Amino acid sequence: MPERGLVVARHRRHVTVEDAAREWHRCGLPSRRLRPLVGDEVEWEKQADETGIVTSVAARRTVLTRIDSRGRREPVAANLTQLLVVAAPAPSPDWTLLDRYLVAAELIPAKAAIVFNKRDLVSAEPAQLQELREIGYPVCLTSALHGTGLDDVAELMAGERGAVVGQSGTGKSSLINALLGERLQAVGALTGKGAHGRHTTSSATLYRLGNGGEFIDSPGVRNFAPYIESITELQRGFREFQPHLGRCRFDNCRHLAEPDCAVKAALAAGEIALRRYESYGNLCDLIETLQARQPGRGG
Ligand SMILES: Nc1nc2c(ncn2[C@@H]2O[C@H](COP(=O)(O)OP(=O)(O)OP(=O)(O)O)[C@@H](O)[C@H]2O)c(=O)[nH]1
Ligand SMILES: [Mg+2]
Ligand SMILES: [Zn+2]
Repeated sequence: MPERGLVVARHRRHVTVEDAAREWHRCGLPSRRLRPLVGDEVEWEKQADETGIVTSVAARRTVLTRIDSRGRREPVAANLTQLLVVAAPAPSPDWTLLDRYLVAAELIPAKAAIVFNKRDLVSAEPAQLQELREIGYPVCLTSALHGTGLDDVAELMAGERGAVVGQSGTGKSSLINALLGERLQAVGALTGKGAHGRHTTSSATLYRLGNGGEFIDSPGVRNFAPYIESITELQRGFREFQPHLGRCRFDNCRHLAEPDCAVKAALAAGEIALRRYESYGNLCDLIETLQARQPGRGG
C-alpha cells in the first residue's frame, strides 16, 4: 500500500521521506526519470528491509530553478511559498540584485520578504527599504550577530515553506544558524529511525519551525542565481508595474524610450519609485545582452 510523504532531504541515489507521523525513511528511486526534489509530496512504499521506494511525485505547485555553471536550468526545491531575500549594510547592497530576487519570487510565484541583516552596523535603515515596504514587501531588520529581529523572521515563515537567498556575505549562513539554534529544529532531530542529523551530505534539507513554518536550505538554494528569461517576464516581476501594463500606446512597449508609456507616466506621477524603474532598466539591458549572445533565448 503506497503511503504519502514529504521529501525532506535529497542525496545522490536516494531521498529521505517523512511520513504522516513525522518518521523519516530512506527511500530509493525506481528510475532515473523519477527525480524528487526537497519539498516534493510523494507516494512511497515500504520494502521488506524497512527502507522504502518512491513510486510517484505529486504535481508541483512551484519549482525553484537554479542555473548551473553551463547555463542549464536545474530544479532545486519544490513547493516553496516564500523567499527571504537578505541584504545588509556591508557588503554594500546591490539593490538591482535584490530586485532580481524579488522578480524571481514573483515569477515562481512565491511571496517575498526582505531581511536587512547586520542592523547593528548602522543607526538608520536605508531609504530603499521604505520604498519596498510601500509596494507591499515585508521588511525585517535583524542582527544575526546579536540575535535581534529573529522573531519577526520566524513570524513571516509561519505556515510557509521558505528559503533564504541573497548576495554573498550578507549573513545568510549566520541567520540560518541563529534561526536553527533558537527557533528551528532539524526535522531529523524529531525522530529516531532512519533519521539524519543536520550534517547530512544531502543537496538540500528541509527544517521545520515550531509555528508550522518550513525552511529548505542548501548552498544551491542559498546562492541560487535568479534567471529571467525575457523582458515580458521581467515586467511581470515588478509588482508595482502591473496596474499600468497594457495601457501603453504600443502593445510591445518596453517602457524605456517609447512614447505614451503608462509605466513612465506612473513614474512621473510618483507612483513608481525611480530606483525601481532604474533597476528595471538595468535588468532590461542585462537580458538584451544575454539575448544577443544566445539568439535562441526567448524574446
Ligand atoms: N556585524 C554583523 N556581522 C554579521 C552579522 N551576520 C553575519 N555577520 C558577519 O558577516 C560575515 C558573512 O556572514 P555569512 O553568514 O558567512 O554570510 P553569507 O550570506 O552566508 O555569505 P555567503 O555564504 O558567501 O553567501 C561573517 O563574517 C559574519 O560573522 C550581523 O548581524 N552583524
Ligand atoms: Mg554562507
Ligand atoms: Zn510602456
